[in-house]
Amino acid sequence: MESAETAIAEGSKLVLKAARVRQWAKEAGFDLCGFARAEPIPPESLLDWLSAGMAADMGWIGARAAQRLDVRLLLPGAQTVVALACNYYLPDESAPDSPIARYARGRDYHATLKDRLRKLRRLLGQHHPQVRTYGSVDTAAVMEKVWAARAGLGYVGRNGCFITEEFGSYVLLATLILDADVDAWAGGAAIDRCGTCNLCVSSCPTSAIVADGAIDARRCLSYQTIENRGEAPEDLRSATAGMAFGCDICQDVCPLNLAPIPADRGFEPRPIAQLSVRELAGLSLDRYRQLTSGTAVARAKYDGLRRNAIYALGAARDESAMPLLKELCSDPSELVGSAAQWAIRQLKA
Ligand code: B12
Ligand code: SF4
Ligand code: SF4
Repeated sequence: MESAETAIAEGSKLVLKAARVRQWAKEAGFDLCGFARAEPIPPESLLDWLSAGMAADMGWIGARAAQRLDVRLLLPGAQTVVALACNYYLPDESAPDSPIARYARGRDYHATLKDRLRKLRRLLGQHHPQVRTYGSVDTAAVMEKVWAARAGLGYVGRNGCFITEEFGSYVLLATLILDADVDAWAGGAAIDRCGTCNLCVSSCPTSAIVADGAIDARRCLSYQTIENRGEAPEDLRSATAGMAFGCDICQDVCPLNLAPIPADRGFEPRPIAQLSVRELAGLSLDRYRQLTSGTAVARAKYDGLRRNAIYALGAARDESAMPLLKELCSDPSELVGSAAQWAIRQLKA
């Protein structure tokens, strides 16, 4: 039921009250919510990155560059982008020494944020059924960090991650595009607090941060352990000790992440996050399926996750892993077998 408490009518135009939409977003489970006008994004940052080859083999990014740069191609008549963020940080004790990156330790965040988006849409639809929306969580052709910046939730840090005042960079992003206006817009990105700090750049083990906020995916261990389906370049494998899925180094060293706030239970680690690198390398297919179902880790697939864990054993020169590595040399997966041979060479070196 449309109500004057939630919108103002300007002639035939509907203008939603930003405060009410923010309240619905909180009710739906989002920690942060901001508003930006749905104007085209200046193309340089995306197109320069693509033409420099920094997307590696993620051809799907360039394939929908036009939509990424103009949300009106996703939702005709789009007026507003509601930028949303969920804190996902949980203390280290919840998954001690986990080789899985923080964002992927619990239930798949795509599902969690999509559930929350669905609830927000329902609340909005109850009051304003005529408003059309388009929701995104990660996989849609939407530049989520740019919208979060435009909507005033924070800024893109030197480490390429979106940093908020409240939760640092341990936030996951979503957007809801609307074909209606709101009555209050953010003035743009928050003030850049990186200053002269360079810790992320100097701590990145593979020099993947090539300019302020720009990540060369080809060198980024997050790309190598999640997106790359083949073998990783040898010089990068050696940097993966203790890492089996994703990389958090440039966030864990960041001084703006020093006072994290624990997230809600939707992000609690699942049993997959309790396994060591060695246990992950030796997983059976059945156990893999059981442990990764419904988590973001499933994106690496069975052989990819084992490949990563084997590289990590080689990188750590873990002598006690030799019997397992010898066994894995004859694995039916060529990717796994060749990773095991490489790891054995590291142990013998
Ligand atoms: C491709 C991708 C990757 C790639 C490339 C990383 C990258 N930084 O681009 C890889 C596989 C390496 C990756 C890794 C990770 N990712 Co990722 N990834 C994406 C994805 C799908 C697209 C990002 C993209 O468009 N990149 C292209 C570049 C050119 O654009 P950009 O990243 O926005 O950066 C430029 C602009 O922001 C511009 N800019 C900066 N400020 C402003 C302000 C304005 C107003 C404008 C116009 C422009 C602008 O400058 C930047 C540099 O040119 C997004 C989801 C999405 N749909 O947006 C998730 C996303 C960025 N990833 C996410 C996560 C969690 C990660 C990891 C932390 C996972 C992990 N632990 O391993 C790492 C972090 C690595 C890092 N240091 O960035 C989160 C980030 C949350 C956050 N707080 O930042 C996102 C938003 C997914 C989500 N829905 O939450 N990722
Ligand atoms: S995620 Fe890891 S490899 Fe990628 S830029 Fe950050 S520290 Fe470097
Ligand atoms: S480590 Fe320093 S330079 Fe890097 S993102 Fe954090 S504050 Fe910015």
